[in-house]
Amino acid sequence: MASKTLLLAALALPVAAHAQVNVVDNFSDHDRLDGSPLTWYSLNNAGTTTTVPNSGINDGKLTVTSTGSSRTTYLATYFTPSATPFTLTNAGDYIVVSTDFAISHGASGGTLSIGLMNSGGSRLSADVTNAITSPAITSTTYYGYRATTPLGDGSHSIFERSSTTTNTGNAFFAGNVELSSSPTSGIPLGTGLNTPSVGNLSLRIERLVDNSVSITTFLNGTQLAQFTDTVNPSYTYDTFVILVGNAMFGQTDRYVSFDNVTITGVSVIPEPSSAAALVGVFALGAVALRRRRK
Ligand SMILES: [Ca+2]
Ligand SMILES: [Ca+2]
Repeated sequence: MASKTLLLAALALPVAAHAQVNVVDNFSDHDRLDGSPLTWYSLNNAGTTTTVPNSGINDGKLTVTSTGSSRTTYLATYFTPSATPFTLTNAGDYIVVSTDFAISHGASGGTLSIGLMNSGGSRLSADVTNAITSPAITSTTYYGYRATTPLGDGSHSIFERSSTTTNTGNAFFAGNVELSSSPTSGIPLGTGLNTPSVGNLSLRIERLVDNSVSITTFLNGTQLAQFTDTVNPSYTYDTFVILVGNAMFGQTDRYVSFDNVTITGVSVIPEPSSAAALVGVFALGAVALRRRRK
């Protein structure tokens, strides 16, 4: 009984959780390119415009507007210095991103995706138009995961882009591989097609004890999809990417906007004193166990 009590006491010892990345961008300065607190680059295939309006319904929000149907726009930001990306070093380390969104009118086939990637030091330094044909992102960089959520009552999927996937194409999510198809269905993104939708999307990646990573996405706090990647998992991140997907815009003069972006990277490292205490307690427990077995 004594050893059990000691073991429980050891498990309750404080563990230092150290946030290495902690960024919130609410676009209140109406500027996406000033580096305060983040710079947001736009990649599109023409027909969309990315701004932070200072009036109207999207006042102070990162906003993509469309002049036609079937437009695609990526929004990308780098949240650590290029030389020091955030790495999931130990089991329990995690990174989570979230964004509020508002969609004026979705169209059939429209999707919204959020992803975490490692630029590998190859970063954009300006907006890119016609990203589908420009060599904006090389095939050998930008590894990570994305979660894709369709408008309406579709399936939610997690994709991977890694050194072992094909990586054809030159946009952030081009050539990536689907890890998980419709693990959760029946949870519509917002209220469905052709009606305004608002909510919060988030993506969480955690390193597990067996060195796999767990990727989970949530809508308004409800889990949409989860996948555990055991093969060549990605641990390092410096890039947050949002994709306003094909056919999001059914007609002209529509918008998708984002606000209150949060990026949090946490390393869980036992305090040296706690680690020493744990070793001592487990040693005591082992002694007690051996005695009991005699
Ligand atoms: Ca700003
Ligand atoms: Ca993998």
